[in-house]
Order: sequence, then C-alpha cells, then structure tokens
Amino acid sequence: MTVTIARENAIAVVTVDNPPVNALSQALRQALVDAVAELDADATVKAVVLICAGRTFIAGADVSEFGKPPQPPHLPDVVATIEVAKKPWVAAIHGSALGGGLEVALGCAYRVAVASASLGLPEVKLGIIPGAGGTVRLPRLIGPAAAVDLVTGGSPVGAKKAEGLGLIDAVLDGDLKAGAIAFAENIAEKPLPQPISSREVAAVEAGFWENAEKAVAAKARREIAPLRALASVRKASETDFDNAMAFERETFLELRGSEQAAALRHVFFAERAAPRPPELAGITPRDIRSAAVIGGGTMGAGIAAALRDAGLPVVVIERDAAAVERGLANVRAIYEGSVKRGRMTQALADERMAGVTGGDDYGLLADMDLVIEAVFEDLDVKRAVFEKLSSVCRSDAVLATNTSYLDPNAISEGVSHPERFLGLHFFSPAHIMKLLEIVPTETTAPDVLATGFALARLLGKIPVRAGICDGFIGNRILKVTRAQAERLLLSGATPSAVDAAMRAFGLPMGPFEAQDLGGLDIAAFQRKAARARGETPFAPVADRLCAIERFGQKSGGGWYDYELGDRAPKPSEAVAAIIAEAAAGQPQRVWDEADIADAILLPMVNEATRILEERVALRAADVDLVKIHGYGFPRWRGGPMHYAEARGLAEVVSVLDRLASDGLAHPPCEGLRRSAEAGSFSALAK
Ligand code: T1G
Repeated sequence: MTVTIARENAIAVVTVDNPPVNALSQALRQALVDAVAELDADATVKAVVLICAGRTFIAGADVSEFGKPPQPPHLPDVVATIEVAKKPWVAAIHGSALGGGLEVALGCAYRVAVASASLGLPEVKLGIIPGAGGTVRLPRLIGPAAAVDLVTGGSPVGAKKAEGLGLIDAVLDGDLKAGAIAFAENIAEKPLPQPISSREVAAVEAGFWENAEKAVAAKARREIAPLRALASVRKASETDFDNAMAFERETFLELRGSEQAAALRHVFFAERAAPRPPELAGITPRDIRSAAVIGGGTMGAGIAAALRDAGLPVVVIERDAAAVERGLANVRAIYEGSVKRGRMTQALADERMAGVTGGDDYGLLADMDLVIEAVFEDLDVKRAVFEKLSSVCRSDAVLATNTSYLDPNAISEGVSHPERFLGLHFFSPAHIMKLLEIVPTETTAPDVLATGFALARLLGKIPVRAGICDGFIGNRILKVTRAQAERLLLSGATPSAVDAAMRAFGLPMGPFEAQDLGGLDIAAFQRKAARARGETPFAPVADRLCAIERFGQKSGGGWYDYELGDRAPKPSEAVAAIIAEAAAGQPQRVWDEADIADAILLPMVNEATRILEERVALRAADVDLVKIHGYGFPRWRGGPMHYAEARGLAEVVSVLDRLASDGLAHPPCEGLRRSAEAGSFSALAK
C-alpha cells in the first residue's frame, strides 16, 4: 500500500495505490490523515487532487478487516480530517467509488469522475450500513429521497446520473488526472465551499418516511440492514450532524457484528473466490470467440441468450427448419421480454438478435470454439448429437452437455478427443440464473475445465465445480429437500404449513409451491429413471399425484388447487385425502415452523456433507453458492453450510439424531460428526 504526493505547480496530487481495489486498510487511513497534515502545512499548495492507481477509486473499507477490532484512525475521523482541511480536496474518480470510498469523496470539497465511473453505498449488501457519514452527508448533498434510494438499495449509479443528482461536480472527458488538476486549478482561488456536514437537509413532504419505510420493508423482506439504513438517513434529516453521526456509527458497529453481516461477508468472499478455484491456478483456458447451442427449447434459447449477452456470436442448431424457427423465436421472445420490461432498448435487442443465427446443418459448426448441447434429457439422443459433433467440429473445440441428471461420462462415450468434453449445467432461465455447475468427466483436460470457469466469468455467472453423481450438487440436495417435505406430510404437517415455514425461514417459496410452479412431471421422470437404476426414491404422495396427472399449475392442480388464470395456491381437499391415506398408521405430531425448518434444512446439510466427503463439492462455500444462486436460499443466511456452522454443528448433529430416532431423517453422516467435533467443515475440504 502506498500513498504518494506529487506536485503540479500549486496543486498537490495524492495518489492511493492499494491493490487490488484500494480498500481502506488501517495503513491507508493513516496515510490519508498524514497527507492532510503535510499539505495543510505547505503554504505553496492551493488545492489537492485525490486519485487512485489501478482499476478503481477506493472501493470501500477493507472488508477483510471486519472480523477484527476496529483500529484507529477510524474512517469517520479520516473523512472529517479531509473535510476540515485548509485546502480544497478534489476526489478524482474512476472505476467504482463505493462505501467508504464514496464517504471519503463526500469529505472532499469537490468530486469529479470519468463517464465510466460508478458511485454507491453498497453496505446493505454486506448486512451493514455506511459507517463513515454516508447516511449523514448524502442527504445533505443530494436530498433525502435520492439518499434513501442509494443507501437502502445499495446499487451504484453511473457518473452521468451522479452529476444529475449533484453527487459529483463534473464528468470529465479525456485523462482523469489532467482533468482533475485543471478543475483544481480552477477552484483553488475560490472560497472553500460549505462543508457538506454543515449543510441543511431539504425538507420532505408529509408521509415521505412512512412510505419509504413500507417500500424498503417490502423489498428487504427479512434483511435487517436496509431498514436500519433508512432509519439512519431519517435521523440525519431530522437532527444535527453530530447526533446523526453518532447514531449512524452505533448502528454500523452493531450490525457489523450481526449474524446477517457475517453471512453476507461469507457470501461476498465465496463469490469472489469461486471464479478462480485454487486447483486451476496457472492453467490457461482455451479461447472462446464463437459458440453454438444444440437445441432451441427453453434451456437452449436461454443459454444462447446468455452467450450472446456476453458478446459472442451464437448459432442455434435444431433438427429441421421448423424447429430452427421455433428455436430462434424462443431467443427473440427473451429479448422482446427484456424490452417490454424496460431492461433493454429495442435497438440493443435487435443488435443482440442479429448475432444469433440458426440452422439444421451441423456443418455450420466446423469452426466453432464451443458447442453446448441442450437437447431432450435422453442418453441416446444426447450421444447421437455428440457423435455428429465429433465428426464435424475441430478437434480442439470444447464440447459440453447441459444435462442436469444424466452421467456426463456416459454421454461422452464415443466422443472423439474426450478430453475436450465437460458438463456445463445451467439453471432456468439460463440468461438470468447466476449459477453454473461445471462438471468435469474422468477425461476432461485441466485447460478445458479452466475454459468452463473462464466462460462463467465471461457470462457473469457464479461457477461451481461439481463432481459426477445423480443430480450433481444442487439437484442431489433438492431430492433430499423434497423427500423430507413428504416425510413431514406423512407425520402430520400440511403443504401450506411446510411452505409457510420455509418462507418464514427466508426462501422465496416453499418446496410444494416450487414443485407446482416447475411441474411435478419433471421429478417424476427422474424418479422413473432412478427406479430403473434400482434406486428407491421416496415420494409416496408425489407419485400418487402424478398418477392422477396433478402436475401443478400447468394442469390446474398439484400440491395445491389453482383457479383458471390464478396462480394463487389453494389448499386441496383431494390432496389432503391422498396424504391421509399415505400417512395411515404413521405416528402423527404437531409441527411448529422452527421444527419444520429443521426437518428440511438439517438433512440438506447432512446430504451436503456427504457431497463434501465424496468430493462431489470441494468446499462448503461452494454448496452455499449453489443453494443461493440456483435454489433461492436466502443470501443473508449465508447458505446452508454457513447457517449450520453459525448455529453450531454440535446442535445440528443432535437435532438430526433426534429426527433420525423418530424415523424422520437419515442419521448424521460420519463427516458431519467429525465436522461437529472440529466446529467447522474445513476439515472436509482438505
Ligand atoms: N475489501 C477487501 N477486499 C476487497 C474489497 C473490499 N471492500 N472489494 C474487493 N475486494 C477484493 C476481492 O475479494 C478480490 O480479491 C479482489 O478485491 C477483486 O475483487 C465504512 C464499512 C470493487 C466492484 O462493498 O463490489 O466501505 O479474490 O473480483 O469484479 O461505510 O470488488 O482477487 O483475492 O470483485 O473488478 C463497501 C465491494 C465496503 C465493494 C470490483 N464496498 N467490492 O469488482 O473485482 S463496506 C463494497 C466490489 C464499507 C464503510 C463501509 C467489487 C468491485 P481476490 P472483484 P471486480
């Protein structure tokens, strides 16, 4: 970490260089305080430009310091020191001015930025609130309404919008440093502007705070930080600066030690580690400049759009001309939907679609870098596709299957150069869902596996390496979730109670609502295949529902009844009767929400531990990312493995032992007992 001071005539240029993102470590905070003292004492300095080396302005406090006791100088003091400096400081922003980085800029007399810069206070995404004046100075600078949006949502704004809000003084073209120095020379002789801390906050109309609270609460659901951030902006708008700063700091320190903040920090670092797994360090991926998708159905079209959104030209291959047209129409529908929802301009949608072509001639793929198969989930159908690909594609082209349940080793049998084959398991809708399970076969070459991870980075996906087993990581755990949900029904719970308990835990919907949305026939198809393999999947009620074609919303009834055109689930007497019949003779008990959640979640943790033992997943954090980015597990819980560790693995084991003794779950696996002794899953990752 370095802070250097250079001189351009009467302008001092303070350059921060603390790779990778100029985070505000203790050393950097101290260096900034020292720089103010040094430059205040130098009469020849008329103004100061604060600029950063590397790819970004200060991207916030150093999150890796959060688990430790805060060390002085504390950031509020650093910002205050810059704010009362005798010379005007100009923050020159490129990349991302986030969190503490924006708070430092709010301490400066002026802020300028390049057009590509972004500015924001994302602290709520880490389960905290700004802790160095962000909720106090922002409403004084841009007004309460704009401040509430920035602070409670946590999403950054671009430089142009920031200028419109009054958050920055100018958007500079050309070289940032030169532009900032010129700006500083221009203001150097002017009187210092009024410090933001001493400015009044604009009044709000009656009911503003009550409405804001409703809106923030609806969006935040169970996350605590957004409402606390709102309370801090309100405090800042209704009281003096010092009181408001004290309130903000107290809230910040309290939330920093909270479970939600610990969970969100865990996810923050897991997401940053995922794209660069240590086992692939130093391995160069193959270049991917063109891609094709075999199959234009829901998954194929979504994958094509994801590849196209990353800038790749894409070819969609289907069995005949009519199917090609349907495939292209599916991709077009994705873009039309984005335009309709205002997420994309028509011009951009047209440009994207222009890069997607279709055909039924595999010859079109002779020079393709990557081909992803997304056809019907049948082994013979998939093998036939790869046989054709083996004969037309370059020998170094990467071939991938999007299978979610079949064995990629079996699919790749007969593929020429099998080292170039792997599983790339996307989640529906593939152009939106962030998760990508990357499944190497026994023969996948390391550089091809690395290509899968590089593709994920290109597509903005969260990649997780998954070993081969039935359902890889996510769907294997999902099977346990569904079996547990049925066990609850046979012992006295109802679908509504189970779903309500899981929603209360933080999931967007419960297991039965989710099945009705996705369709019960898909899982029935897998159970049939599993039984053909000699397995005994547990789904006594779902089997009965499928037998009478209750497949969910699409058939007007599944676990719930649905009125025509209405997606609201209604408890079903017919289903209750089927459950009662299946539960005959089974011990019944009263289930409260916490017990239901335990009976679903803890067996998930148990199965995930088996997955770690078998090295189908390499790290507990990978399981957390799979459940959060593929199955709606609440981010603020940190994922099932983080949740279990935070709760205490010894308690998890004892609850599971109780459930098992009641025949309501499998007993804890060996790996879970060992992890409970060790107090974490890290022993299994070795
Ligand atoms: N602290 C520590 N390390 C950080 C960091 C941070 N704030 N931000 C990023 N890193 C590391 C990251 O772990 C990775 O490490 C490397 O930098 C590159 O990150 C008082 C308390 C800035 C937009 O929430 O959003 O200020 O894996 O892969 O895609 O109010 O990083 O290479 O070892 O993400 O180019 C508020 C978080 C903090 C911003 C760059 N700030 N960072 O994205 O790179 S709270 C944030 C980001 C705060 C004050 C409060 C992004 C980025 P490694 P990367 P990127």
